[in-house]
Amino acid sequence: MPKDPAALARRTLLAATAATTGLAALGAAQAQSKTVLRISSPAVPDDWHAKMWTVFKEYLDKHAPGAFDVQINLNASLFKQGAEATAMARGNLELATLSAFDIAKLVPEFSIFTAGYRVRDSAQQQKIFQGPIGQSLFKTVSTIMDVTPLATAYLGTRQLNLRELRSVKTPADLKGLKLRMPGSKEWLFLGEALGATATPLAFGEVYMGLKTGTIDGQDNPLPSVRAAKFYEVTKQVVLTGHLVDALFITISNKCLQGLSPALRQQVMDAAQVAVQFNNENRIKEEAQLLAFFRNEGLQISTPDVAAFRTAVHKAYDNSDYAKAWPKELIERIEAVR
Ligand code: KDO
Repeated sequence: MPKDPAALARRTLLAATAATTGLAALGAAQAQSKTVLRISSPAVPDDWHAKMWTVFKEYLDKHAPGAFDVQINLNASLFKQGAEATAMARGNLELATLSAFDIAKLVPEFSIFTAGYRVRDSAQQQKIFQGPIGQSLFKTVSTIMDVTPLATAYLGTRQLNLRELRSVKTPADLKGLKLRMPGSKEWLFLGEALGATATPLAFGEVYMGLKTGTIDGQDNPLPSVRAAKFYEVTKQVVLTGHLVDALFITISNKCLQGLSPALRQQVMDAAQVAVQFNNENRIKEEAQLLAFFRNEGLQISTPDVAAFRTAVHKAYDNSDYAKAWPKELIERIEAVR
């Protein structure tokens, strides 16, 4: 034992450093042995499909402790909206929520689910994707895109949300209205089919666009209008109900195939539990939100939905999209009750 206090201090410091380094090495080894699951979503933290990722993470932490390092990146902070599928196929991202619009770019028949007034409600949507139609479509997605959809989240029924009051009965009443849509031709087609002038903008820029007037309106399900606070910068909701929208929890095949069968099952179960959380809360909230918006001073108006349906069906039926829809698939989808 050195008598010199300085030598003693040096020794103590060396021992402490060694211990810290050892701990750090142990931590790094543990972190290394965990499978990192990077998630990217444009959702705002207060929306149900953002919160569902915490449910996903908690499920895995509980049922597969120490196996995964789940990293949730919201507000498009990791990848910009629409870039997730490519990032996953390239191995730069493990999980995301893809829309039918993201998938339709590479799997043409998936554009059935981007078309307005095709799916009736959330119950039909869930049955379609949980049954044989979904299974077969998801297999095609996996083969073509190298990513696998695991579960279907109900994003909600899309409605119009306008900056200024406007009498909207039919698509003709939207003529010249700059309607923000997400930035892809599949989305813009839907906006034009509704009769508006579709204007592409990322979700994260919509609030400012509405506030400053670079756009006249946007379309989203009511829970997202609430969570992203669009009601603060708009005056009207028009209940067109033009798209029963879905988001698919999707995993890169590279990640999925790298998991043991047991861990793969845990991830699939976690995805199911997460969408269940989203779907229950979103459906419940969707039914209550009109009262909330009225209270916030918004006018809620009901258009001639049949006129919108007819116009939107006509636009799609006359488009190249419909050419990729197998007749038998459309009939099977319509028969799902
Ligand atoms: C939107 O940009 O309007 C949209 O609703 C499109 C969806 O596919 C999805 O990307 C969603 O935004 C985001 O998750 C934000 O809620």
